[in-house]
This record gives sequence, C-alpha cells and structure tokens, in this order.
Amino acid sequence: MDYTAKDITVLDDLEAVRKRPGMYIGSVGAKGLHHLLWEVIDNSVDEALAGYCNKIIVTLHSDGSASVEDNGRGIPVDMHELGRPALEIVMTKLHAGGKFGNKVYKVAGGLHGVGVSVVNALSEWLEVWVKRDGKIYYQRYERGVPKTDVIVVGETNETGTKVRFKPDPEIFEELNFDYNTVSRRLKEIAYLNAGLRVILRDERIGVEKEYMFTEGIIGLLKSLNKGKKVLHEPIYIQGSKNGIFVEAAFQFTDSEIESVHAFANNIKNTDGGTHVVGFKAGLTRAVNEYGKRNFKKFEILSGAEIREGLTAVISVKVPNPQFEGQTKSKLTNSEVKTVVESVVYSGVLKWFEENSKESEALINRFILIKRAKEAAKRAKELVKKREEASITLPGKLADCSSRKVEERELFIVEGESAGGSAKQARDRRFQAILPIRGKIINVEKAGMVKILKNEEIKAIITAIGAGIDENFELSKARYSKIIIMTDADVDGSHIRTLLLAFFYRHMRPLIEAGRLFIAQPPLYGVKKGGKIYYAYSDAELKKLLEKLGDAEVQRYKGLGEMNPEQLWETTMNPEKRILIQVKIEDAKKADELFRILMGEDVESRKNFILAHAKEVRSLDV
Ligand code: 0RA
Repeated sequence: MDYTAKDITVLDDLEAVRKRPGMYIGSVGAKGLHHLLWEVIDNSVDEALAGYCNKIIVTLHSDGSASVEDNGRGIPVDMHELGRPALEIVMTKLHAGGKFGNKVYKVAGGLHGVGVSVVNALSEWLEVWVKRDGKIYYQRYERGVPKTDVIVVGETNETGTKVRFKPDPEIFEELNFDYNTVSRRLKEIAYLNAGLRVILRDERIGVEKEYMFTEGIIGLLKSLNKGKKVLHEPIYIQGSKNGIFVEAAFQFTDSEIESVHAFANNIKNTDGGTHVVGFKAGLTRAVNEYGKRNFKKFEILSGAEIREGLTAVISVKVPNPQFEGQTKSKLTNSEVKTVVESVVYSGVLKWFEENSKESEALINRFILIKRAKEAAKRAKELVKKREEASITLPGKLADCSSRKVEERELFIVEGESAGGSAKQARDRRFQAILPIRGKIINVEKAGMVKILKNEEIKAIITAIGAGIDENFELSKARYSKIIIMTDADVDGSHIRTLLLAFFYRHMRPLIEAGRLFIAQPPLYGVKKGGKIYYAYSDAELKKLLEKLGDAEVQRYKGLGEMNPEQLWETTMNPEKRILIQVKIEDAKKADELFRILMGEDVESRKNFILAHAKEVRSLDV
C-alpha cells in the first residue's frame, strides 16, 4: 500500500481515538466494551430500518471476539473519491458512515453512532466480509490499520455484511461480553423492529437464541403487562409526518401504576422527552374530545386521571434526533411533540369511536379515578390547613429560646398561679411553660371528640406541633420532653388522668418514645434552723424527721404554695428534680379509668368506683 496525504489523516483519526477512547465510547470498562458491539449492531439495524435487511446474527466467540452479520445490501466496495474502496473509508475514517446514505435515522454522534471506524481503532483486529455483486469481499485491520486490501475471497448470490472484531486488551479493562446484557438489548431491538429476526449465538457457552416479534411493540407491551389484569386489547397507533415515524401501543390495567416506555431510533429514553409529552397530550385531548361528544355533563379529565394504570410503549424514528444527558435518556426535538400528539390524537379518537363498549367502560373508570383523586386532594388540603393553623403558637405558651429539640422541654402546668410561678422559676433557655386552666373540662361528661375541641387541648396540640392521630409525626415534635406538672390534689389527679388518656389515644408514639413525663413535686417542706428540707413521700418524711428531730412540717397541697425558687429547686431543676417517665401501661390504665370516669356507661362506672374506691382515692391524693 502506498501512503498518501489522505492516509495520514486516517492515521491521525486512529491515534486520536486510541489516545482518548473515553471521548468516543464513554469508558474503557464493561460499558465501553459493550458500546463497541452496540455500534456495530446499530449499523445493521439501520440497514433493517431502511428496509433492506430482515436478519441479524450476533455471535460471541470463544476467543473474545464478536461478530455481527446481516443480510442487507452490503457496504459498498467501489472506489471512493479518496482513492480507496468505500468499505475501507467507512472502516477507517471517523464519521464516514453517514455519507453513504443508508443512515436515514442515524443517531447523532456520542453514545451510539460514533461510527464503526471507532470500533476498528479500538480492536486488536477486525475483519469484514461484504457480499454483493455476486462476490464475497474481505479486508482485515489491526488496531484500525488495514492489513490487507479489499480482496475477493469467494462467490455468492447473497448480499450482506459481516463484521468480526476483537476488543483490544491494550485499551479495555473489561474484555468479556455479558450474555444477559447482550440478549436483553437484542430482544429490545427485535421488539422495536417488528418482523426483524435477531439471533444471538454465544459460542462460549453453546447457546443460541432467536428473537422475532411479528407484533413488534405490541409484543413488548404484552410482555410488560404480563401478570397484570388488563382492561382491553392493546391499542396500536402508527403514523408519520415530515419524516418522523411514530408508533404507540398502550393498554389500561387495573393497577394504579402508570408506566410509559419511550424509544427514539431504537434507543431507550428513560427520562422520556418530547415524544412522551406529545403522546400524553394527544391521549388526554382525544379522551376528553370523545367524552364531550358522547357523555352528558362530561367533566374535563386531567392527564393524570386518565393515565392511572396505563402501560404504554412509544417508539419514534427521527431523522436528526437530539438528546439531553450523557446517556441520551431524554429526547429533545420539539418537532417530535407536535407530530406524535397529532398522530396519537386522531388514532385514539378513532379507536374510542370504533370500540364504544370498551370506551364507555374506560371513561367511567376515568371518572371514578377523578372522584377518588379529588377526595384524596381535599383530605390532604384539610390536613395542610390544620397544620398551617397550628403554626401560630398558643398565646399562653411561654416558649423557650433554644432551637435544639433535644434540650427543649414543655411543662404543662395546671392553674394560673402555678403557671405564673413556673414561668418565673424556669430556665427560659430550654424550658417552656404552658399553663392550662384548673378543670380543663368536665371530665365526667365529655367524650374524647369534645375534648379535642377544647381550647386547652388545642393549645397542647399546637404547642407540641406534631399533629395528632394517624397524622402525628414524632419527628415534628417541638420538644424532647413533655412534662405534666399538676397539683397533688383531686383536681390535679383528674387533669393528669385526662392528659394521660389524651396522649395515649392521640399521641401514642410520644409515650412509646419515652418522651412523656410526670413532674414530682415534694409533698412536704421541713423547716429546721432556717433551712428547708423536702420530702417526696411519707416514708421520706419519716426518715427526715428521725434525722432532724423536732422540726416544722408543711404539707404542700398545690404548686402555688411554693415560691418560684422552691419550685425550681424541688421540681424543675434537671440536676435535682424527679421525673416519672410515663410507661405505655400507665397511660393505658389512665385511658380505661378515664373512660369509666367519663361515665357513658353508668353501671360500669358505679361498679368501678365501688371496686376501686381505694385506688381512686390514692390516685386523687
Ligand atoms: C452505505 C450504503 C449502502 C449500504 C450500507 C452503507 C450498509 C452499511 C452497513 C453496515 C452494516 N451493515 C450494513 N449494510 C449496508 C447502500 C449501498 C447500495 O446502494 O447498495
């Protein structure tokens, strides 16, 4: 071979590709390796798309090479203007493929469509056979450089192209083609090109598979819906305009899931794009048009209401596809939307008009879904409103300043005077005080529903800020500790029971998380020699008196009897106080007790009081 100026540019191209393979195929790992194969396969698929080939055989050989054979027209071998055979130019020159006219729907450079010369440059060796004009032509290359001329090696009456290549170990970190990856892609190709026979031979494991789907994307749709309850036969629509070819197959199922699979020029677009937008617009418009024409008082349906349970496959063939994203996951050609929308609109409308029984059932389904979605939306708005309303904190709350929930404490304090003392006594940095009025509500007469309407209870809910019942979200609670601080008398005990029952019924996770406490104020103050000692139980008092001898004993009946300093020292100071953590069983008991005290059932209330007279008294202490 004699080298001319043109050969030098070929060598430049090869060098560029081998120097920066990532620029052309993304990576030199498994992904890049498979890109080589996709590139070669795409060329044959393009020939099939052009309508000249109906069979592609992919072979994974034991020596690490792969071959792709088709029965298309065969790559032209005649002399090209560069003074070399066209075949050689295609195989050695970057982006030369498109110039040869079979790539109407070729994918613009990048992921696929880099040209078979890139595959050649990155292969230890590559061999090509072309069957056309009654002859078999052959050429071999090593690392992209021709090692033979295009020579005739036999005769045939068939046409086609076969490329066999061995990825270069000097380039690739991964050299093994993955059977599953390859078979999955070939199956997809077969689905997307109805009638095309795609054969996979894996000589390494002695397996041969053939994919051929007469139904094309309808077959893909059916396989996607396998195991689902479908509501009708697949709807298939096709059409074209301005060189854009559109195919859509879809079907409604009884599931709630919408799943739309989109392809442009046989490439999967996982993020959809203009073809998907066009499909959705056309479908929505057609369904509403049909509804308006055939139903009295028809309410316009939204796209989402229509698409619940929809499975769809959309495949477009676009002359100059534009994609977004490294993996071509989204089609961006704006002209595609218009074409798909109009094809889908007229196709769907036609189907609905022709299949009135199915159409009526579908429209009724859409209306049902619309109602359900509206109801769900209203419920959501209600919760949101409630939450918004709860953002304004109750006026009586003396909040703390720390923003760290883990150190914030809320004291729910009974009585205005005790509330006042507590506000003076507290450490305002991390202790908040919510005073609640003496008898919040007539415990004996009011049920829980009424109690929830009670102003004091509402203040507690908003102060905690985590909602109630099934909408309660522990993570939203504004305090890490909720501390109930009530007087040690009958009223105090009533209120404590009510509060425990309330938390048990409406904020149970708070208790389960161990975040509800009962403050333990001292029962006695013992004065001796100008000093004051505290006793939290009768036993403690007894011990204290034994130690101190003669002393003045004061029994605290209410929190209000202590001055702020005393309240801080005895009940609120985290260093000295005693807090009783509420256990779920305690709260449950309180709830049972509350229900009986509430007394809807007079008989059981009587029995309970008789049976538990003692306990009730002790609770009331
Ligand atoms: C350019 C022109 C023609 C066919 C092809 C390329 C062609 C390329 C590949 C790649 C793999 N298989 C292929 N099959 C065909 C058409 C030439 C004519 O007019 O006959």
